Amino acid sequence: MIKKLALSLVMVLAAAAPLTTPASAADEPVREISGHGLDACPDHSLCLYQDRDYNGTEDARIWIITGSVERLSAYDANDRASSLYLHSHHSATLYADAEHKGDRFTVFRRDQLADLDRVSGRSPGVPHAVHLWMNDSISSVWVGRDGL
Ligand SMILES: [Ca+2]
Repeated sequence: MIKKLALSLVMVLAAAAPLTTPASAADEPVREISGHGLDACPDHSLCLYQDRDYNGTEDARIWIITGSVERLSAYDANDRASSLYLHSHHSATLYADAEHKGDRFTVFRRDQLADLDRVSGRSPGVPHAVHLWMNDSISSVWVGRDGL
């Protein structure tokens, strides 16, 4: 009886295995590398750099974003970006809060922002464009339906 139970448990676990397989890295909208400069940013992606001027001349963290992200905190990237490069012909909107909330600004095809302080954007409830201080403030990213 116990043997039979153990066998059926094994079968249940085997059947459940595909569901518990972790998503491959290719499915994740964020991956992190170490590097610097615009050349470090792959095509069809939005690169967030840890430091100003695309990390300057020293290697530092770069988050390569290829899809919408509700919480950069899930990738240890919350409130860290200081410069960015949109290596894409599409657009992306970056938010000060998680889940695409709070102050926001949009970047368009191949935009390069060496310093995320004083970017032009929008603030909730304000009917006109405003200057935003987004250095170390980005918490979520929205990418359009077509991706990057
Ligand atoms: Ca930073």
